[in-house]
Amino acid sequence: MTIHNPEIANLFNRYAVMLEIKGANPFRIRAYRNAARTIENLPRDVAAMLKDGSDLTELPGIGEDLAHKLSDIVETEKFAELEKLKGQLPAALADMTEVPGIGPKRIKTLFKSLKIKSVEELFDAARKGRLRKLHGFGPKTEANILKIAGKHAAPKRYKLSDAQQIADALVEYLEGVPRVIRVAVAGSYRRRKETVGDLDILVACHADAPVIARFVSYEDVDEVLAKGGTRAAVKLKSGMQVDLRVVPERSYGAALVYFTGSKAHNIALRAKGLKRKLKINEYGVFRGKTWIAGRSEADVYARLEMPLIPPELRENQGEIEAALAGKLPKLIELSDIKGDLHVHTKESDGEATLEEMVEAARKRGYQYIAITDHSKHIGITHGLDAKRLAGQLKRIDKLNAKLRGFTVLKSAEVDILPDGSLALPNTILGELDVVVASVHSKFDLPAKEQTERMIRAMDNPNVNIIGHPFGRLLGEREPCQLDLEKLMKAALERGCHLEVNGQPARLDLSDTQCRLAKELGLKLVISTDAHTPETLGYMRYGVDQARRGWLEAKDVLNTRPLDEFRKLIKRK
Ligand code: DGT
Ligand code: CA
Ligand code: CA
Ligand code: ZN
Repeated sequence: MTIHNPEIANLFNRYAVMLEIKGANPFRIRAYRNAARTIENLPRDVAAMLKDGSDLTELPGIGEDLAHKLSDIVETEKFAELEKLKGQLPAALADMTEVPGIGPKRIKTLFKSLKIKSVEELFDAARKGRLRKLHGFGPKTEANILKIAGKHAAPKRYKLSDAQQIADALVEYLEGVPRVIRVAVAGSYRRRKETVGDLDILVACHADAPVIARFVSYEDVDEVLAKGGTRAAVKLKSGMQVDLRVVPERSYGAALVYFTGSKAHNIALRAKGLKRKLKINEYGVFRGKTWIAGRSEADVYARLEMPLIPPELRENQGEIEAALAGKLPKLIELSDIKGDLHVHTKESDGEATLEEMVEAARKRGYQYIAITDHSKHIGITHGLDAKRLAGQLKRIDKLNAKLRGFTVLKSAEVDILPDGSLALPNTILGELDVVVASVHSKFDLPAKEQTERMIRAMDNPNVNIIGHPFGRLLGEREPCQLDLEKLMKAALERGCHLEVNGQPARLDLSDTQCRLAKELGLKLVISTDAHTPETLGYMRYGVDQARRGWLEAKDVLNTRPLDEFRKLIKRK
């Protein structure tokens, strides 16, 4: 083991914080900060430099004394001075610098007046309202810290696309274990929720299959949390937790129902079972003590006189009643999609050319694609003005003349300005087949204004689709405030439509918002907002959310062949 530069820099930085809290000489403090920065930016490890006899004093900010200390640190992997200080001050004090807005001065105040010596204690004091009275803090700082504390308390959830990658690799690995019959990922992942807390994997296998042993020795496992005869739990290096259950073949279907959830769906199912004097658990369906079903999910539902309910609907939001009444929707499928209506190219902030994006869309079996480069607007690099867009339209005409059985639709993602007007003139918008209008600024308007802003955009007769209506970015940006029902009704009146954006961080509209559209009779489009050929594949995540929103192919405009689509997208 050798100590690397980032760790050494970290030791110096921590030491500087501790010195500052102690009230040491500012020159000394600055010397350590400078040295830390020098080390962080070195192209080679200090350890390697010492080994080949380099003179460290030639580095900026490193004198005899620090050079000496560096060679001690490399030798002992400890910084003796810092260790000494830890005897006088709590070591966790320096961790508080990682909280935004908290620097050494404030740490000193927190420690001296409230005896706060760790991040946890800091959050706790904020929750109890003890910070606002502190000199140099105030209610605003306290509120900021509370906000950060809130994020820390919430357990991490993963975007479905991240979970997908982890799950795909793990499933392939487990399917390679001898005598394994079937592997499934259940839980929220299988219900295709937009975020996943942990993965729940189910394996059916012959009795002697070494599943548990292989699972815990998977190369990405960081920590084995639990290990037994038929179950195990691990934490992967990514931080993701994975629960594994091994079941005999005859329980596979029952276990799949159980571990797919949701919990609310399971509870409601069990209640329906009890009415028929049936007991349902992860091992099967039982009449008294007799096992009567459980091999497949369909068998389990059949015992309750229901067809199999698609996992995406299993949230106890009316799906059980619908199943009993024979009124389950025939959910939209990825293969229903005939074209993508939100695609960027190099002309604005995409990474591929028009031709490359078209080729990729053709390979997916689509009939059409709308090229929706950004309009010119602050905050958007390389947005198109009317002149450049006109140039693109000519290129599209030429390309279309060469294409057989595929059409490039002329389009743009035009910015909705704060007052609801659009960032491109009507002269050019009138030339387009489809206009997607989106908000990319002023996400924080009050609901009434934000809703009116988007409705005003739809007052422009050239607009067809509102792109990513809420502007949310999972884990990064909250959705904007909108009166969605009002917006949807306004769209209906004008013959406009809303988008389900398939970017894994957007999924905007969300599942429940899709369902509201269906109830109101508003047709949606599902698009990827792709900036590369590969990310045209995000269509599946858009379709997943649409399925969770009970949508059928007929509820989505881009399931229609081109001619029909053209008719339907036309404004009233
Ligand atoms: P997540 O991981 O937070 O995204 O959500 P889930 O739904 O994957 O929840 P998880 O991992 O805690 O449990 C997986 C499934 O196991 C859950 O969807 C239903 C089932 N399950 C877990 N705990 C219970 C329970 O106490 N009762 C019942 N009936 N089912 C449970
Ligand atoms: Ca889970
Ligand atoms: Ca779990
Ligand atoms: Zn956009």
